Amino acid sequence: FSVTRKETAPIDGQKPGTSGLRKKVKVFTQPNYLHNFVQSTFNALGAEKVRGATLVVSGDGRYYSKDAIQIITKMAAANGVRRIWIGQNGLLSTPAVSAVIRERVGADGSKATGAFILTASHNPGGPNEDFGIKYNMENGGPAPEGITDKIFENTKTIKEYLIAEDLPDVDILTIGLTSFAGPEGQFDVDVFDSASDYVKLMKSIFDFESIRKLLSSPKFTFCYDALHGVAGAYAKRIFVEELGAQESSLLNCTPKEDFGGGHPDPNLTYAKELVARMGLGKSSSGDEPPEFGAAADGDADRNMVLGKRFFVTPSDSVAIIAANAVESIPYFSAGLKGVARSMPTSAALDVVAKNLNLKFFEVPTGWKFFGNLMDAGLCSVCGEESFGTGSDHIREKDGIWAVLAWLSILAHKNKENLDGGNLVTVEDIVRKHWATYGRHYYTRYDYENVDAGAAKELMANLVKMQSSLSEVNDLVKGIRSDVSKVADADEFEYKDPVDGSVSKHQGIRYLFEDGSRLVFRLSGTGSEGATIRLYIEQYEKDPSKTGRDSQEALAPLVEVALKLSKMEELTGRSAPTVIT
Ligand code: VG1
Ligand code: CO
Repeated sequence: FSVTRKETAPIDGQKPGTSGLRKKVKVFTQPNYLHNFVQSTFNALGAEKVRGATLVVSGDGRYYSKDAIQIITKMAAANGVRRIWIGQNGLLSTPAVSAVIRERVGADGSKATGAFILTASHNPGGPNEDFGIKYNMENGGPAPEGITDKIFENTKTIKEYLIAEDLPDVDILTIGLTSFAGPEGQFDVDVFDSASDYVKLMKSIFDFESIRKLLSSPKFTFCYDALHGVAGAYAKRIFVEELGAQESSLLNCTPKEDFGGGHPDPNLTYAKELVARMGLGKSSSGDEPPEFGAAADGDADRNMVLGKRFFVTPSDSVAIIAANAVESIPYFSAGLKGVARSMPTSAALDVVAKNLNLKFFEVPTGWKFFGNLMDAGLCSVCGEESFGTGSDHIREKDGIWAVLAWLSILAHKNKENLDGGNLVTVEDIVRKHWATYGRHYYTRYDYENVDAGAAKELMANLVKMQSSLSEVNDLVKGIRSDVSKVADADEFEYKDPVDGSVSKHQGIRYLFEDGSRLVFRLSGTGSEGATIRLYIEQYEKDPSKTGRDSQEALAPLVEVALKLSKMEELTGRSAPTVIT
C-alpha cells in the first residue's frame, strides 16, 4: 500500500468527555470527522509511540463500528503502526480491551501498546443514535487528561491526515493474520477470538469450580441480561460454557448494532426485562424470581446486581465486595492494597476501609483516575455509583468481573448450605452488611437533555451560594426543619497522589453535619444538551433504622436539594428522567 496525505480542516466540538468522544452517528459520519480525531490522537501520542506500535481496535459492535475499524486500520497503516489487533467481528468489551492490552501476546511475541475502543457505552446505538471512540494507553487504561487535552488541542489546528487508501478492507469476520507490504515495511492485521484472553484472565482470578457448584445447585437460580450489548459474547462463554448455567438464564445476549432499539444502561429504568424477572417493579411476571440477576451496559464495563426482589446499590456493591474479597476471591487472598471510589459514590466503602484498616482514596468521576493508583500498587478494588465496579486485574471497570465477584461471595457464604440448610441470599448479605457497617441511603436523580444554558446557570448559582453558609442554612431551615445543617460546601478538587496532577471543578458538594451529602455534576458523556446529575446520600448507623425504603428515607434531603438548586424553576423539569 501507499500513503496519501489528505488535506483537512478543524471541526468544532471534538473534546473528549468523561470517557472519550461521544456524538450522534450523523456527526461522526460527516466528512473527515473520525479521521480528524484519529490523526489528532496519533499526533498527541507522538511519532515515537505510533511508529512500530501494536494497536487494538474494536468495540461494542454498535452501528458504524465496522466502517470505523476500516478507516482506523488504513490510517494506522499510513502512520507507521506495525500491527492492528481486532476482536472477531470487531467485538471486544471495554474490559476485554484492557485485558488484551495487558495480557495478550501475538504469535510473533508482540504486545499491544494501546487501543482505540469504539463505543458510546450505555448510550443507545443505531443510525440515529450515538457512536463513540476513546484511546487507551499501554497500561490498559483510558488516556489521562494530559493526553485527552492534547488530542483536543490538535483537533483545533489539524491540517492534514495520513491514510493508506489502497489498503484493501480487512476481513474482520474471520480469525487469522494478514500481512501487507507498506512503504516502510510489513503491516499486520490480526483478527482473534474476542473472549479467550478475557476468559483466561477471569479463570486466574476466581475459583470457577466453587462458582460452578453454586450455579448447579437447585437452590440457586441465576439470570443475566446483556441488553444486546457486547457482554453477550462473554456471558455465553463464561456463564454457560465454563460455569454450567442454563442457556435460558441469558437474556438479550446476542450483540446487536442498535441494542435492539433499547437503551443499554443497566439500571432499574432501562433493564426492564430483568427487573420484571427479578420480581421488582410493577410488571413482575408472577413466576418465582431467580436468586441472583445481573445486567451489563453496551460495552460491558457496567453491572447491576439484583437479588430476588432486591436491588443492590452500586455504592453498596463495591463496599460489600471489598469487605468480602479476601476470603471469597483467590486473587485477593494476600489482602487488599487499598480501595477507592469516585467522589459522588456513597461513603459505604469508606466505612469498610476504616474498619479493615485499608488505604482509601476518593477520586473524580471517570475510571481514568483509578489507573494511577493501581499502577502504583495503592488500590485493589474500586467503584463508582454509576454501576461501575472493578479491580487492578485491568484498568477499566468490569461488568462480568463484578458478577463473578458476587457469585464468589455467594459461593463462599453457601459452601456448607448447598446440600442442606438455607441459602444465604443477596439480600441477606446486604442486610448483614448494613447491620455491621451502617447503611448509606443513596439515590441519584438524572435530568437528561436539559437546556445547556439553564444547566450552567443552575450550577453557577450553587457555586455562588457556597460563599455564605449561614445564608444556605437559613434556606435549608426554611425548606425542611428536619434536615441537619450544612457544615461545608465546595467544588471537589483532586490532586493525584502519584503524579501530582490537579483536576478542578469535579462536582459541587454540600456536606451536612450528620454526614449527609448533596452533590451536583454535569455529565461528561452525553451527546445532546446537558445532563444534570444530583446525588443524594444519608448515613444511618442505628441498625434498627437501616431497613427503610430509600426514597422515603431520603425525601427530606431530596426536597432540600430541589429547592436549593431551583431545579424546576431553572430547567422546567418537575421530575428527573431517571432515578437510580
Ligand atoms: C458517567 C458516569 C461515570 C462513568 C462514565 C463512563 O459519566 O457518571 O461514573 O465513569 O459515565 O461510564 P458522566 O460524566 O456522564 O457522569 V461508561 O460505562 O459510559 O464508559
Ligand atoms: Co460502559
